[in-house]
Amino acid sequence: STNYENLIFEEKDGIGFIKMNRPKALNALSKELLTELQQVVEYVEKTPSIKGVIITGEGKAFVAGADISLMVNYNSEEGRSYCKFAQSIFNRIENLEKPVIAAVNGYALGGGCELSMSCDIRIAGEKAMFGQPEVNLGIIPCFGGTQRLSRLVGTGVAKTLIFTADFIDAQEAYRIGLANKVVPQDSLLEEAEKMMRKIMTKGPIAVKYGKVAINKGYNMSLTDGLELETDLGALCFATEDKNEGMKAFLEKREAKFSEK
Ligand code: CO8
Repeated sequence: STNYENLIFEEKDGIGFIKMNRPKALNALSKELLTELQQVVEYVEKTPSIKGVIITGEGKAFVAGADISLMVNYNSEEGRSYCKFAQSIFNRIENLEKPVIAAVNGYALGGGCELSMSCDIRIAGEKAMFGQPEVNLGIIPCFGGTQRLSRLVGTGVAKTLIFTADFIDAQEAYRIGLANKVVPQDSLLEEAEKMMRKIMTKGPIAVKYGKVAINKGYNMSLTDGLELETDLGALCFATEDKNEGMKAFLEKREAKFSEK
């Protein structure tokens, strides 16, 4: 376990747990916190023993957003560079070649909602609250929110949330497809870990290519996306894991994947 000032990172049996840990400011994304998040994401990228990542928050927030006490003094150029910095980290999370689950324990507002949307799957505890309240501050979501929220839930729902700045609870987030599962607050991390461990029993190369196909394909035409899917599917057929997975099925036993 490595301790930073503003987050806690722990590696446990192949899972990297990132806990945002600036609870007095509801884990708002200070420069320091973002810098540490960037460092931990870099570490996760280059550490083969980490097979999946779970991101959560300490206290009553997942992340309550960008740091308003910082932004209040920003001019346009400073706003731009803050935005670019956060976006670059969130892009790296989205493109990590390992599954990433957001275990949303509380407020996921503004940049916090945006961070959760850069993860592959959002599991919400019953106390989770989501929202994009930027227009309250005279700005728009700039850490990917206008783009990722509308891709996840459609433009009408995204505009409703972004224009009204309303917070929604875990059930409503689930109903609109922003949260993928709602679980009792007390078992949030357990449930996130359970899902990740299940994913980790599957063919790891297949999970990785599934992620690439979905992520890249989303920004392509159907024709190009299907071509990408075919190429990645063919790559799976060239792996030992494909032979093992199919043989194991026919032999009625569990597959032992080697990531080859
Ligand atoms: N930034 C800085 N400090 C914060 C933030 C934040 N986003 N959220 C909470 N805090 C601080 C509070 O100021 C307070 O500090 P203190 O104890 O020193 O007074 C402490 O955290 C606790 O917060 P509250 O007392 O407000 O706690 P409550 O339980 O009463 O309320 C809420 C909780 C409802 C979550 C409330 O704190 C709130 O509304 N927070 C702000 C939420 C928000 O507006 N987030 C969006 C920010 S904008 C964004 O994320 C994307 C912007 C992209 C910018 C890109 C630049 C171009």
